[in-house]
Order: sequence, then structure tokens, then C-alpha cells
Amino acid sequence: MATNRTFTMLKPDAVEKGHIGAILEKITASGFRIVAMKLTQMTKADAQEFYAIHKERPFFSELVEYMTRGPIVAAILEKDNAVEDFRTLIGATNPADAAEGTIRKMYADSISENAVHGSDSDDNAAIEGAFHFSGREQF
Ligand code: DGI
Repeated sequence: MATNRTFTMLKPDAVEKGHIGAILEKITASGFRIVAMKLTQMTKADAQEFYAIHKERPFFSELVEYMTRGPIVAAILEKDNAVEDFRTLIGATNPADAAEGTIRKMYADSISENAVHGSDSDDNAAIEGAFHFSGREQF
């Protein structure tokens, strides 16, 4: 995947609360092009693999339960400087620390249910995008 791409998930809390449309509008209005997208639900095994870096953390089982309790929107986004610009758009991991106008400030309730994921590096964007989408599903 080119380095001008990032991977996102609108997490189960955002989907449950009916925020898919508003969040996608904010993403596209901020200059990101959607190059792959689907509504899907992660299995426990999926979430354990996706978040394997956190497997020793005390919140890991809570994180896996949360991420698998309902559907998510998975998407690959394209924009110059996509990874960094998308992290800026979503705001800090803890919405209490997120800047005004960021997606987490607007739509997330807590660090454990923070509405949206954004890859933290170009390498992880490629790995995470390939986790959810085949090459034929990317445009
Ligand atoms: O890249 P981020 O999603 O901003 O943050 P991360 O990769 O450090 O953590 C991944 C997810 O794990 C995060 O979106 C929410 C959850 N998480 C991170 N730190 C904590 C946490 N959940 C709880 N309950 N407590 C934490 O300290």
C-alpha cells in the first residue's frame, strides 16, 4: 500500500449511536478519499490478532469484548500525509484529552470506548488495511 494511505475503524460504540454518517462526512470533508470500506464484525480471534501489541495490558480483554460486540465500519483512506493527518483529525486516545473539533472529542465517551481507530504508522496502515481488505477491494 502507498504511504499516502491510512486505515480506520468506526468502532461499535460509534455505530450503535448512529454516528456513521456524521463521522464519514467529517472524514471526507477533511480531504480523505475512501478507497475501501465495509460494515463488518470482528471475531474474538480477529480482535486478539489486531490488538496483539496490547495483549499484556490490563485492559486487553475489555478491549476485545468491546471491539467484537457489534459491527464496525472498516475503511482505507487516502490523502497526502494520511497517517499523521488522520491522527490529528481523530484526536487523543483519551477523548478527555482530545482537542476541540476532533472526532473523539465530538463522538467518544471514554478511553475504553473511543469511537474511532487510526493507524499509527505507514507500516501499520498497510498491515491493518490488508487485515480487512483484499487487493480487489481497494480502489
Ligand atoms: O492508537 P490509539 O487507538 O489512539 O491508542 P492505542 O493503540 O494506544 O490503544 C488502542 C486502543 O486500546 C484504544 O483506542 C483504546 C484502548 N486503550 C488504550 N489505552 C487504554 C485503553 N483502554 C482502556 N480501558 N484503558 C487504557 O489505558
